[in-house]
Amino acid sequence: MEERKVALITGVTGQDGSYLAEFLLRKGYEVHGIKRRSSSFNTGRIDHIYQDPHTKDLPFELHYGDLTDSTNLIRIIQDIQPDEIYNLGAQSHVQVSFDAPEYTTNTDALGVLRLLEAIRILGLTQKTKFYQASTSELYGKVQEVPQTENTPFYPRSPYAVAKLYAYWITVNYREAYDMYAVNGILFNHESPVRGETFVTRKITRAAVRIAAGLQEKTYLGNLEAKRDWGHAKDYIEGMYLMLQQEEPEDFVLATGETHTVRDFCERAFRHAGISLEWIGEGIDEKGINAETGDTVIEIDPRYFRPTEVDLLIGDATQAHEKLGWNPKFTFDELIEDMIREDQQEINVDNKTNEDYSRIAKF
Ligand code: NDP
Ligand code: GDR
Repeated sequence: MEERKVALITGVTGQDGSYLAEFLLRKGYEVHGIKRRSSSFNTGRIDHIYQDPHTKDLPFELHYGDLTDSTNLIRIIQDIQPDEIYNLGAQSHVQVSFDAPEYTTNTDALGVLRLLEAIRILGLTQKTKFYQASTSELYGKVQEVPQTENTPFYPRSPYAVAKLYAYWITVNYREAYDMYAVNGILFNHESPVRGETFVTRKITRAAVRIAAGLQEKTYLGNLEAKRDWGHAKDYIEGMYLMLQQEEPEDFVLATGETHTVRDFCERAFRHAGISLEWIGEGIDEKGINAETGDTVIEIDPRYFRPTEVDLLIGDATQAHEKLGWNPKFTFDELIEDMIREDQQEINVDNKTNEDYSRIAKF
């Protein structure tokens, strides 16, 4: 019988980590995840696959750890001797990175170095394949559209600058130590388990809550930013494929379509049963419920970023041709999926009915 492959996922409690853990378990992997110590529960996205450690049915295990702690990373990797490491852990919020730049750099840049060094120190360079969660934020200020693996980078936030270091240190370890280490340059991908402070989930949650009479309005920042939004379920499959090739190579994953935040709002509210009209201009602009005349979207300048990324649109031709990767969800199917789950959430669990969008800073 073939031996189970062993995978280690950092960021397993996040959006992508939780989908990837499910996916690899379905593929027959033994999956290990690193979770941070937290004063409140942070395993909501993986509780359905996490088993009581005393009844070991699923080959899924969690280890306490942190990307800022080398000793801990070395020990975990030494214990489990992974065939594949997916480094998805990060302080992943662009706007938060302006408030916490040093922590973001420590986790998102040095954290990657710590993992790569752990692999090297433990003599695993020829055994352990390494996936780095790189990002379309690397492109930042528009140099070229659509963006490919060869488009120059111009990062526009502490987050993106940290990810630039992470990108290059991954390339450097591949070249210096002949490691199988790759960057997936992923454009925005969303899902029903997307963090509530990213713009898509903030909008879908607000749309269903406003439609249900649980919330009056929501506050947003820049409506003109354009993003290439896909579904996380499609993207985690691409991560896996990147580690199954003959030779290590970096790939862009994107849908090739771009939409404004405004367009996302219109479609999300429509799926939730509200037609939007816009009145006013600039920060006085408002999104109005066309039927009732109620203001459901207001602009709040606190959500504007010191430096913004205006336009992202990716060209994933390399991934189509070499990995056979193609996204299955359309833009509207993504929004429908998010709206449907948010509707269920308000029906099922009234505890989630606090108005986060008003109290959360981002
Ligand atoms: P999430 O924010 O949902 O998840 C981030 C994960 O990282 C969480 O599990 C979080 O733990 C963990 N984490 C944060 N800080 C640390 C730390 N210091 N040590 C260990 N773990 C830590 O992000 P996504 O799932 O959306 O993204 C996954 C990765 O892909 C990230 O690296 C992100 O930067 C990158 N990326 C994401 C894209 C997207 O559109 N989603 C696009 C391109 C790249 P906790 O749950 O405790 O907070
Ligand atoms: P992004 O995602 O910065 O692209 O990073 P986010 O959803 O935070 O912002 C997308 C765009 O929407 C604009 N925006 C708002 N954003 C937030 N969060 N809240 C608002 O109220 C709001 N109003 C308008 C933003 O200005 C921005 O232009 C995501 C993260 O997952 C990163 O980790 C990942 O690397 C990139 O996607 C690719």
